[in-house]
Amino acid sequence: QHNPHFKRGRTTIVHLFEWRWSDIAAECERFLAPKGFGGVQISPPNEHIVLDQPWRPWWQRYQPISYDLCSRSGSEEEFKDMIIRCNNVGVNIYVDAVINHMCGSGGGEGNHSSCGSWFSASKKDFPSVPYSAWDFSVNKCRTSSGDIENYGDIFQVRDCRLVSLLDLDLEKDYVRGKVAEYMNKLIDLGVAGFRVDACKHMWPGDLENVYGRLQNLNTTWFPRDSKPFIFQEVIDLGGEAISYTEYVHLGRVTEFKYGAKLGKVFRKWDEEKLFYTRTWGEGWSFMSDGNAVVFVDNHDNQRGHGAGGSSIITFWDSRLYKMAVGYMLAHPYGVTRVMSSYSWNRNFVNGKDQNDWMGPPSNTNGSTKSVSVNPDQTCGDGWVCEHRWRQITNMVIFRNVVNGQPQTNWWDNQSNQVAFGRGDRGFIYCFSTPSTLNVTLNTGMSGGTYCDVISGQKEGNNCTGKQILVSDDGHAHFKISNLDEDPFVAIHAESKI
Ligand code: AAO
Repeated sequence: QHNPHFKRGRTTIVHLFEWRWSDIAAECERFLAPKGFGGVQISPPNEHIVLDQPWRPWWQRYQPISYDLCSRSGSEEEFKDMIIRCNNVGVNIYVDAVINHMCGSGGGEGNHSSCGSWFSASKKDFPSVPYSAWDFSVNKCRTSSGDIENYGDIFQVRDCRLVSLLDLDLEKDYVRGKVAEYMNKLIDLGVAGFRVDACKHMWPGDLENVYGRLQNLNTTWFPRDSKPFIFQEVIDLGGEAISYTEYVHLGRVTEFKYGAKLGKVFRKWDEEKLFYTRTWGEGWSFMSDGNAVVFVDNHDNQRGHGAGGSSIITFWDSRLYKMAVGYMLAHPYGVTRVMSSYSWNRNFVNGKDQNDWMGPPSNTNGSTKSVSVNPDQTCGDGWVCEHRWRQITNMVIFRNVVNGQPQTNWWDNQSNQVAFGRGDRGFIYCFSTPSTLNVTLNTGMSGGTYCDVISGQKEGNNCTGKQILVSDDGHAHFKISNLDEDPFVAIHAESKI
């Protein structure tokens, strides 16, 4: 189902990667709701393996041990409390659902799991679900290793193990039932939908069956007969045997071309120029608007996992990142997702980060640190909180203000400067050329003085940033210097002073 069920005209999801439930609950109340965020993608809430080698990697959460709700992010009680508190302020929760597999085949045997459940990877025994050996698709896989060896073979990709993760047989009624039971429990608790992990590795028909078993959303917070929002992780940069088109009828799909291409544009690689984005969206052979979830980076490709490669822009390149995220949020295409990361000790050897496994900021006992908030509203203790960067937060608000308006008044200089409006509700001007520029443009907005929400924002009747004077015929003069903190400007109907 393609509708995110955002409340109160909100439009954007933030991925609070590896945050604790208690921190997310507080963030919904103190920041996300007042700033107009539509929802939060959370890390997988179910029981996962706990690994020593490497020490507590972030990716242990993509190795389920059971569907019990205790994880590195907190207990079931904390999880329930988060859902209630976020829903009460109109912020939806989307669960990262890992249903393709259980832990890695080399995961061992014992109680090294987040709720302490016993399991055996070698015997494929997970009594807390329970799953046992015949619930896995071992006999279907035709590769000698049992792992996916060739992405060109659609049978391998669906029936063999993704990086040795024990592959569930979703053709079985019992397995479908257990997965649906887990998802329905979450729906009962009040979640609004799911980011479904590794969909390329599941047959569309199996997913259709599982989704068909899902209940409607909890009517305490959602209208009657609302189906859960589904967005499916399918990596399709083109050129593989499996295409995103096999999944779009089931729900939205992650559009990985978006961040890969936008990265090239803002980095000016492959002779890309910003003005080529005049046809951004379907014109760049992305999936249709109504099917796409878009993002500049995600938790995988910000650290070299997954796909997109080196063109992906992340918080490490903060100036470029704010421009790329700003552009995404201004542009009408897709349901937008903003990344919120933690920082780690990167260590590149021959182009590969040796520390790409590092988990979230943690205490000496291994528990995840709480997110601390500095007086200037940024975060501390290693939490990056891109979603709290003024430029990004204010563009999330921009997207809400212009929601439903078409893209209008496009302008470019045939190179790396562009500007466009969203009807009479908002206007953005950005450039990535090493020069200063002065232009007068038609904004399509009503006359008056507006506060630029990138260099500052409207506070009461004051503007802490640049002021933009729009004449009665809608024209305004823009001047940005490459020495400015950010080479873009954005105004919207609610930033008028
Ligand atoms: C860990 C260890 C493994 C170990 C395993 C089991 O790292 O060495 O074998 O445990 O013990 C995450 C981590 C994994 C981790 C796993 C489990 O990323 O490192 O394994 O948790 O702890 C594929 C999938 C896609 C997946 C992505 C990472 O299709 O679904 O790999 N993403 C999700 C999650 C992710 C998670 C899992 C799935 C598993 O977001 O966090 O893994 O639950 C091609 C294919 C893609 C494929 C990539 C990477 O992409 O198209 O489908 O993604 O390769 O293998 C160009 C191409 C592009 C290509 C790309 C990379 O860009 O155009 O198509 O190159 O080659």
